[in-house]
Amino acid sequence: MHWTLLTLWLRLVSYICAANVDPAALDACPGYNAQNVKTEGGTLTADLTLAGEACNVFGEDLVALSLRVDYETKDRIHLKIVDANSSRYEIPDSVFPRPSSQAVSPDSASIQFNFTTSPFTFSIYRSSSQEVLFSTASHPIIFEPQYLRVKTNLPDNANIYGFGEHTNPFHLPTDNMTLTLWSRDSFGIPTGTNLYGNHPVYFEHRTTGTHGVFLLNSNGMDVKLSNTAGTSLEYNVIGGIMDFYFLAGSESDPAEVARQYAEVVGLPAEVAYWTFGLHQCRFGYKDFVDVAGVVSKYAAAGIPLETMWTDIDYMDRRRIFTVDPQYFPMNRMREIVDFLHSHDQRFILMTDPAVAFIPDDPDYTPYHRGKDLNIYLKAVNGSDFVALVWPGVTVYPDWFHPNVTEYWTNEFLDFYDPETGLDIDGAWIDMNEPANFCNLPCDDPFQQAKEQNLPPPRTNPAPDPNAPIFQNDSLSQLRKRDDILNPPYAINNAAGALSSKTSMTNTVHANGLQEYDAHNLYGSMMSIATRAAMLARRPGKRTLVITRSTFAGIGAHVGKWLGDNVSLWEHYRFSIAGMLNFATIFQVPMVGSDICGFSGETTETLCARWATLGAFYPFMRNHNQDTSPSQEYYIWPLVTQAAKNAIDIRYRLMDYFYTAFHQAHTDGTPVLHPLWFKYPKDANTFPLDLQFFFGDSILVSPVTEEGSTSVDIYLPDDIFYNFTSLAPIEGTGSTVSLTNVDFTTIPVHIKGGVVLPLRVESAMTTTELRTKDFEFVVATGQDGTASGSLYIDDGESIEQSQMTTVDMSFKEGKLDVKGTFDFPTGVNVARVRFLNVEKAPKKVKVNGKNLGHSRIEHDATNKVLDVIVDVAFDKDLSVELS
Ligand code: MIG
Repeated sequence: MHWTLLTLWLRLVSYICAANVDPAALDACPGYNAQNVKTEGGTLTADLTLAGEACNVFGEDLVALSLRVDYETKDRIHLKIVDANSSRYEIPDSVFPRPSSQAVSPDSASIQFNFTTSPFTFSIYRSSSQEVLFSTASHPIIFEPQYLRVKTNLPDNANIYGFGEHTNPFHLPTDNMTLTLWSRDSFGIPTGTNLYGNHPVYFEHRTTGTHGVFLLNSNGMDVKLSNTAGTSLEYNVIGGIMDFYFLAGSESDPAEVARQYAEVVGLPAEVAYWTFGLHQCRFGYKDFVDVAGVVSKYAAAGIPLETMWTDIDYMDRRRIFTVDPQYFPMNRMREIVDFLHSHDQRFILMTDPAVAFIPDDPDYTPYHRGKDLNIYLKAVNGSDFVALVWPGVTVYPDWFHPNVTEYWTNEFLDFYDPETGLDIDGAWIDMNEPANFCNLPCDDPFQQAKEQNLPPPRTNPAPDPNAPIFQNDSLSQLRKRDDILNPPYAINNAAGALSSKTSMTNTVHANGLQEYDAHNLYGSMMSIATRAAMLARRPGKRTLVITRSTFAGIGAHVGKWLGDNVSLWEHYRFSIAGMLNFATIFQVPMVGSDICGFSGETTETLCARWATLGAFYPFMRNHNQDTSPSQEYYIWPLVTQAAKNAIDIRYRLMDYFYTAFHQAHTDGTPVLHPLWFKYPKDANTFPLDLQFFFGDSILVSPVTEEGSTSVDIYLPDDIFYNFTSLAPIEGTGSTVSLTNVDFTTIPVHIKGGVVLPLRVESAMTTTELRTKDFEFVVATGQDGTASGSLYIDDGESIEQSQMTTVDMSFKEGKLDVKGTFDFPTGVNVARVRFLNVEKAPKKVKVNGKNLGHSRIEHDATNKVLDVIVDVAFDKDLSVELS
């Protein structure tokens, strides 16, 4: 048979297999028997042997496995099942450093491992309540060369969150869901399909507690949730090993499981203060004049623009590390960067991974230097693997090559040299799934480059060169794979075959790993290399790298944007679930969606609403597609006003959010919280994903329907305060209708029980913002007390020598602000605002001294008591009401 026909035939057979395997057939597999079980302290080992006649569903069942279970911490059990006779692919430690084990005794652990020997099944249960959290009972483990199955029973309609990256409700439907993990360039982020990143982790919430399960595996997989014959969760994985971390979480505080997950994947990298400012981007800025014009227009509209971005348009024929000499000449681009920097503003550019394959052009040194260092990913025949991306035929850097960090860092140092190149403040990396435009079988990428017109020609005339601007990751492959291109179990990859629109799965990395195993790591590895390059440019300073493709643990290095959404109300709504997944579960807190929508045409009202919602994304960036009409905030008066209003709130809350981010970096507490994180016993909150907490205490409840100026929001049994009027509103565990929410506003509430640190007013840049005075808003909770914290440092150094760390607490009429004031803020505490105060007090003492009446103001309608203190913010402060 001709080989292509053979491949087609095999593929067809594999699809039929994957689609038609009856779950009953899998459950009829023999499973394994456990023998030679040994326990020593917190470690259990056993031999697993095939318990009957092999079922050979997608290959031959392995006959001998090894099990090892470790109680690593009091809250974490690590369970590993591997081939007893031969080594298989595992994610290299260099890409995913394993957490260290404290080897605790099972007696002291909050979760326990239990098992049966014949057949071998295991469960994880909570020590205190004996509640079963995970159980493979009646679902035999299947371990074949290219198919691994583990299936657990779940409570009926379990509350499951996680498993990305997908466009799905935050609270995952358990009915017939398949969640596929395989990095994919997924234009339009279609619902239910595998997208750019891979996070094989879920949290399960019950009113009795929240726990988490992480499968450390980078191979392609389908995770299936089903309500047939009881609710269940099933992993179907096409390689690697079974490597589970079970996290106890907590019976009362859902954030605890997030912190435990951070102990496994790493704490998120701290970002600079400025990165929380407004970012403006689009694909399709025509030339340097266009880019400069956007900066000017933002200034003219009075909208604070912190960072200007430029997409691939700047490149010469879309080759990385070049500028187009006519459209984006270096001298004029440097002028733009200088202008931005002299105005306390910033600049970010896109860098794609693929390097243009142009051996005949000696001038394109980035290709030749990579070739000399031999860092390109290899095809199965040992030559450099060629793909098709923006510049035409390309090669991919191999992030496992020992020289690749040197290569990438040097290219960054050279092209982004502050003296001679483009002095960027952050990096944007894309197409790192990696994306490939070449259609399979991709026999002739050169021909396809012509057919696809790559690189695309410019369509606008070149600008006058003097045009005025600014006026206005070693393992060798020990095992032969049967079918790396079309494995017998076909995951539900929305792109079709595994290699479709990406690097071939048979390409080989420098350390011998095949892309079949490491595919899902490509974006993460590029992220790590890019961060290293950026840190080399500005040693000691935090940087911002925003990536599209991710793997578990990447938050320790970079941030992430949610990719190519569409200007649809549906995507505006889904952005909240997407963001909560990354910020709350995956430990990638610097996340945002393209505000106003990437592709398609936004509308004035959608963009206005999105500008306000976007002000509560950790990463706030307006971004647009080349073929879509402009959507900078200044285009419409309504959007201008909406953006100003919401950014005003965000900027005043900047130090509050910066403090939350610092906390995340310190212990993994999420920067955003779904409602159930704060009200874990209130089952009404479990499905909610259109409202969320920005930090611990700011409840954001956007209008969610097109054309509407009203929204029904859920308020749990608690006290809330309208952020604007500061009037209290009693939550009763029911829905409240908000009406007349005009298009320039967004409902924001303060959750009672907090002392918020706010800047008294906003500013045009974050640099200027840091010169504004503070005020404290004392928003008491149901018990009449409130507390908060504030962390201030220089905003950009990785190591800080001077830090101001303050705790605020209010009880029995007295606010105490106490801490260390080592970082000189240079500003005052202008006033303190006490909320829910019925009557003005007779006396107010500041630092023990009575305050004159002229400095006290009471608003009986909104029940706000303002106390003008005006003292330097460099020592403890007390304000007492009597
Ligand atoms: O093939 O660089 O998701 O944000 O504007 C598309 C052009 C390539 C995809 C990114 C998008 C970016 C666009 N890129």
